[in-house]
Amino acid sequence: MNKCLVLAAILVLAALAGGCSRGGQAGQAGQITVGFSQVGAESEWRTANTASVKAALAAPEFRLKFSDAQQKQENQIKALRSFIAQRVDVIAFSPVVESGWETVLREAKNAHIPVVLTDRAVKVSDESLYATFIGSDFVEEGRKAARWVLEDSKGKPGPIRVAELQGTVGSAPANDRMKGFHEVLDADPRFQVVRSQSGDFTRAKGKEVMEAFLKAEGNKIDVLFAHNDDMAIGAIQAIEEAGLKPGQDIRIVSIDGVHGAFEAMKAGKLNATIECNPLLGPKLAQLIRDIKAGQPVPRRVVVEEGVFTQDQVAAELPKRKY
Ligand code: GYE
Repeated sequence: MNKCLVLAAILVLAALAGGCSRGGQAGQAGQITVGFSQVGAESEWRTANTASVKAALAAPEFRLKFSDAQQKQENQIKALRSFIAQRVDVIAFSPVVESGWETVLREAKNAHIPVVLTDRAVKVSDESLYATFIGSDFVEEGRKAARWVLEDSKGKPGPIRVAELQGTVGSAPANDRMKGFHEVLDADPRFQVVRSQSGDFTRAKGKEVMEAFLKAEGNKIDVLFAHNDDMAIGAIQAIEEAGLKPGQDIRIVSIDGVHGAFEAMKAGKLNATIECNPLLGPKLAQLIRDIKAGQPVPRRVVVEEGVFTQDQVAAELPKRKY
């Protein structure tokens, strides 16, 4: 009889120490365990986004399991599966591409782990596979870039030759920015998009692809639209090496509004940047809190953003937070 009691007491203690609740393994009581799968470290935007997420999902309130996918979907799927196996409370991730998530998201749903999409969207037939999506309106960013080009080209005769550096193939920001840009620009017959190719959102690729564009077009490019600032900064180098003046011979607009873009505008080499705010951490933390507390959350949280040109640099640069 005594032996039975001792055994029962040991079992109860073991369960308490091991944490029988979800996400409890080695976590403090009440702490929310979050598995976050990041795209990679491809751009200045991404670096700022990672810092913001890590700062907002900090101990003691949160226990963050952070995983860097190095721009590969297979790595993200592996990370999500590992979060599910560890029974985290909430999964948050920034999907590198839009398609191919149905199976793993269903696995999360079957395990009753809510998923928050941050920054980039997915294409799934069943919207109940994620709880909410927080991020920018990339189509609108593309439209803003085109509106800037139209404004900048007022009174100029056609043909105006445009080159486009696309983001990562199949990613939501590349698909949507392209869509919004063409929706507005293609309505004006003066513009000819002579080259459009991916530079994978990196400086190195942006430079490499711009070099190829310039060679193929015999340097005859009037406008460059880059889906992010990093690719524009890489392209600026290529343009200079080709003996041309970026910002003058080729008018340039890109997206993000990172520090590097403001520096390039200050130097007169970039003409405009469309803001895309990477500081999603605090809003993401609030959504996760609400989900954990069983509160309803909006399906979509959109981030408000502006447009900046060279004449605003002096006033804006000291205020930039990323
Ligand atoms: O614009 C780019 C980054 O998904 C909004 O990804 C993000 C994009 C951002 O690599 O710089």
